[in-house]
Formats: sequence, C-alpha cells, structure tokens
Amino acid sequence: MKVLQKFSVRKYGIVTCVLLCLGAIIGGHTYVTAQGTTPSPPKAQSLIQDGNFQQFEPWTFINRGDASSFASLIKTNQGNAMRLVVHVNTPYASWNAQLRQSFRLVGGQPVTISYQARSWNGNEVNLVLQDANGPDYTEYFNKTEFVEGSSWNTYTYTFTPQIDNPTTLIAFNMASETGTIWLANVQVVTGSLTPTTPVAGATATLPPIAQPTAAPTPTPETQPTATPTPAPTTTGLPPAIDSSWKMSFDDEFSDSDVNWGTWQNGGQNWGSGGNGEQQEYLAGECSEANGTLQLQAENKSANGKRYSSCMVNTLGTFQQTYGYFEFRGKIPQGQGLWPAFWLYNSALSGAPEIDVMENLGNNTSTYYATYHSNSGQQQQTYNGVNLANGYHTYGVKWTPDAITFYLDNVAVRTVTSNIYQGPMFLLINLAVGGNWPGSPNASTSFPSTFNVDYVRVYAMP
Ligand SMILES: [Ca+2]
Repeated sequence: MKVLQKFSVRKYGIVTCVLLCLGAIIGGHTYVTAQGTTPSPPKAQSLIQDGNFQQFEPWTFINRGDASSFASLIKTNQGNAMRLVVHVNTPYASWNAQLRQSFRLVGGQPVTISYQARSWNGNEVNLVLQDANGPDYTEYFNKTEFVEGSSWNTYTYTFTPQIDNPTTLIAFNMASETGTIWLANVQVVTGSLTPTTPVAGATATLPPIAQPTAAPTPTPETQPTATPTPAPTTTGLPPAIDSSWKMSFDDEFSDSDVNWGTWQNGGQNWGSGGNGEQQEYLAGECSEANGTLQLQAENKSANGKRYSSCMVNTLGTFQQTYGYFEFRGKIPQGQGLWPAFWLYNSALSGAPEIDVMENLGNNTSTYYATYHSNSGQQQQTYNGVNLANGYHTYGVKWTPDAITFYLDNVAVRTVTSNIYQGPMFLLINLAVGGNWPGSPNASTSFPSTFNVDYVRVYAMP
C-alpha cells in the first residue's frame, strides 16, 4: 500500500527525449559555434560579474516549478560551466528556472552579450535584460533560443541601450520543459568581446547512450578500507548471463570524485504528496572514496527540508532497454533511512519502474524487489542475513519476456507479465524519512552512509 503511494507520485511528467540531436537552428542574429571564429580584442569592459561561474555568488537561482517539479544547479567538472537539471511536472509558465544577477547597464554605446549553452534533449533559453525595478520592469533586450545538441553553441548579440541604468537585471529564463541545460561563458561587455575561454570538453560530445563495448577485462578491485572490510569484488561475467552479453556501462567508483559527466546530482525529492520524504538531495553529500560511491545522509536541514542526502541518476547520459543491471553495495542501518537502487523509464511517466533493491533501515535483514508496471506493482520481500553487515550484490535481468531479480547472484524472483519494452535509466539514492520508513529517531545515527562498490550493466546480445 505504501509503496503504491510511492508509485503514484514517482513521476516526473512527460518529456520527449530526443537524444543525440546535433546542431542548432538559429537565425536572425549573429551566431557562431564554439568551433567558429573567435572575436578579437580590444579588451572590453565587463558589465557583469562571474560570467564564467567561478564563484557563483553574484548569481541568484530561482526554481519556479510546481511542488512536484524540481531543479538543481551544479558546477560541473568540465571547466567553468553550470549545469541546470530540471524536471517539470506541471510547467509554471514558459520557464521554470531562472539564473540572474544585477549589473549597471551603460547607455549610448554598443553592448555585446554572449553565452554558451547546450542541451542534448533540447530546451529553451530566454535571455532578458530589464530594469530590476517596477512598476514597468522595462525590457532592454529579450531573445529566446532553442538550445539543442550535445556540442556547445555560442550565442552572440549586440545592441545599443538608450539608457544608463545601475539596476539592470540579466536573467536566463530556462527550462520550458524537463531536461538538462548547460551554461557557460556569459559575457556582457562594452566594446569587443574577450576571447572566450574554452570550456573543457567543449568540442567533445556527451557520453553516448548505451554504447556496447568489448567484454570487460577483469581488473583488480580497489577495496574500500572502511570496516567491516568488504569481501573481494567479483570480476568477470555475472552467472546470470553468458559472454554474448556485453558490458554497456561500468562505474567502479575508483576516482577521487563522482563522475559528474555520467551521473547527475539529485532528482525529485518526493517530499510533498504520497511519500512525504524529508531529505534534500545535495551534490555535496555524494562523494567517492576508497573505491566506493558514498551517499551520505546528514542531520542537517537544507532548502527547507529536514535532512540532507544524496541521489545520483543517469537521466540523459545512460539509458538502456533490457539487459543485466547489477550493483554491489552496503546499506546503512537506522530508523528512517531508505536506500535504493532502481531503474526508471526514460519517458519519465509514472511507470514502469524497477526497484532492484529498496530497504528500510529499521530492518536491514529484509529488502524489497519491486516491478512497477503500467498495470500495478508486483513487490516481494526477502528475509535473510543482515544486509547492513557487509557488501552484497543486487541485480536484475530484464529481457523482453521476463524480469528476474538476484541477490548475491541467486535468482530470488521472476516476473513475466506486462514487461516494459522501452529504455530506462539508473538511480541510486538514500532517502530519509517519509510515510513508508517513518522518520528518523534518537536511535538513528548521523551521518549515515550508503556505500556502493560498483554499478555494471550488460546489454543483451
Ligand atoms: Ca569499486
């Protein structure tokens, strides 16, 4: 029943993901690509601060989506770029997220505006310069671009304002619909543009979707040093599949930081509505150390939510139809904790959803494997060893005819009805509180950490 509630609110809204679209359809103004001609000096006078997002403080970020939508803005590890991730259930208006700052607009001489953006599923970016004060909020400049494609696009405009206004607002109104937008190198100058500092990876395309690779070469696993020491990581093919299945995704979490080129921070909190979850997902609660992804829940409020925690997902960077999906992790123990590894349909409709592992921290000897199809959920629980005492492997084999769940390479359950036939992406999170697990109490220790040794995915032959 309670999971059914979760099912009913785990929807993002409809989006059409047109992946790997290339090129931009631009017209009516000066436009060059990131690979195009770079304007030459003389050095210009910059009118705004932190156009390359090194500090961010001058900027204000506003999420205008409805309560069931969310937006997050994080600094990427690909140069000085901001990545805006927006999921919209009920669009507020033509935009759902805004990035803005105030600056002094100098009148009577040409002002050049330039920025770089990309959005591989396509989304609108509306750039406005206007008087920050009412009653009229006079607009000096207003231009909307449909940003699409995995390469950086550079948009450049020139106009001559007729007024000198020390309280002018520059605002990027973004996200007419669900999707991801990257923004970089914002310049508002008098005179000529400063040559744009290239964004690292600016000419590289985003990670391909479900790219099959050769069979994995088993490599020695870096072991987490946290106690208790996990059993040695298995390498090679899981017994559920044979060598005709090829690895399509692999993160061993052996870097010094989360690979933010693959994973996105956050997701919907499912705070309002049926779930009543109490956490805010923050990138700062996600880290990598000792060969593991560490999702940390803290007794620290953030953005109006009672607790801070971590969720990562691959929406827009990795999705796959069918396959064997496996992760190895150690769940935390504690009232109110709710770790999960799951798959969600890339269309972001309410279902289907495959919950490979869900656990409620007040009973870590039971976990839940659930298939939410379009005609309802089929949940099953498994009792056994205390799963919080060590690392365990949780997998699901999904074929056109069946979905089979595995615990430590042993099949525990198979579903054969209403099998989904479309692409799904990966999510790992540590929820805190809510109607199903209940709230943490004095016995819950914080911070608590959900450790994940690896995520590996194989594609069907
Ligand atoms: Ca690892």
